[in-house]
Amino acid sequence: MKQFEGLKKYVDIKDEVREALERGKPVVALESTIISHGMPYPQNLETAKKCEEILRQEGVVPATTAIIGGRIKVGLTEEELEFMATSDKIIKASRRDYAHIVARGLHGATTVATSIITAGLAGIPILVTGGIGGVHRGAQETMDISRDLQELAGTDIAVVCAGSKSILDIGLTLEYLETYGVPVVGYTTSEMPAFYTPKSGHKVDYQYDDTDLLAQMMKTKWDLNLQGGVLVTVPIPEADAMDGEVIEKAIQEALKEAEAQGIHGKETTPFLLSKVVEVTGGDSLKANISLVLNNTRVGARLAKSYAELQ
Ligand code: PSU
Ligand code: MN
Repeated sequence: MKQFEGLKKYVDIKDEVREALERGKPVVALESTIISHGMPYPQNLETAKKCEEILRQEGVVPATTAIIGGRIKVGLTEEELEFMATSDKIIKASRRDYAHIVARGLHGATTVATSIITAGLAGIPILVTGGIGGVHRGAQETMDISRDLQELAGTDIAVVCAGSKSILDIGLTLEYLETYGVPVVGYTTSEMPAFYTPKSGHKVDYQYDDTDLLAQMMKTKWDLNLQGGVLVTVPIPEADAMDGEVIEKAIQEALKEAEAQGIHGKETTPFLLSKVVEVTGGDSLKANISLVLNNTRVGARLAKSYAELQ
């Protein structure tokens, strides 16, 4: 909160979020690229609202992050959520876009990378998302590595996600995280989940089945000044998981289409996601919503466990 005092010029922290932070009550940050560029309307708005509802039911204050009219927002009103879900004037904001969007008074949806930055400004220790960005397939040539990884490596935060989408190279993503010292935890699993499916064939570093123990590990890491984040991966609920072969075929098709259309840079992830939804006839969207809500439940429990340690 101290750091925030100097940032008032740029940051609007919602009253309920500020109050909770001041009192040491649990707060969970939520990203907004998933709303503006990750899902179609109206499912994007419905899901965003449900995530906030789940947190509130657990006694946790939601703090969805975004940039609106150049103001950095920590916690959105219903109208602001709706704006993020419907406006076509919203820029997908990674770290390199952040200052420009703020300085020019523009609108930005925060990716995991900039949600981490924004949560960090307010001192929120937990961020919930669907899937984190990572090392893309073919990154050996394209050098397409999501900023999410560097931001996670440099900020004291736990990011709860359903693993990496299999549009990424999960093995290389894990190698990258190891180099940057980010522990990858499997919540109730020893295997890294692959977003649409609960398994990827890659082991996580450590399995935790208990959010109290996990919160202790986080606290220990930060007490020891081992700066940087913890990646908490949660498998998609079995009932909504997709067939591994079906999703792999859809991804292959999406990757081919992306190449044919010359899609690159920041457009890649949104393009692949919407293409996969198209190819799977909407099944992947259903899976996406299910895993986001599930991650939110785990994030809520983790936030409560962590708040108890303070
Ligand atoms: N995965 C999803 N939905 C999303 C994203 C990832 O299933 O909306 C978004 C997240 O905001 C993530 C970003 O931080 O994509 C990564 O984009 P890039 O690969 O361009 O870094
Ligand atoms: Mn990229």
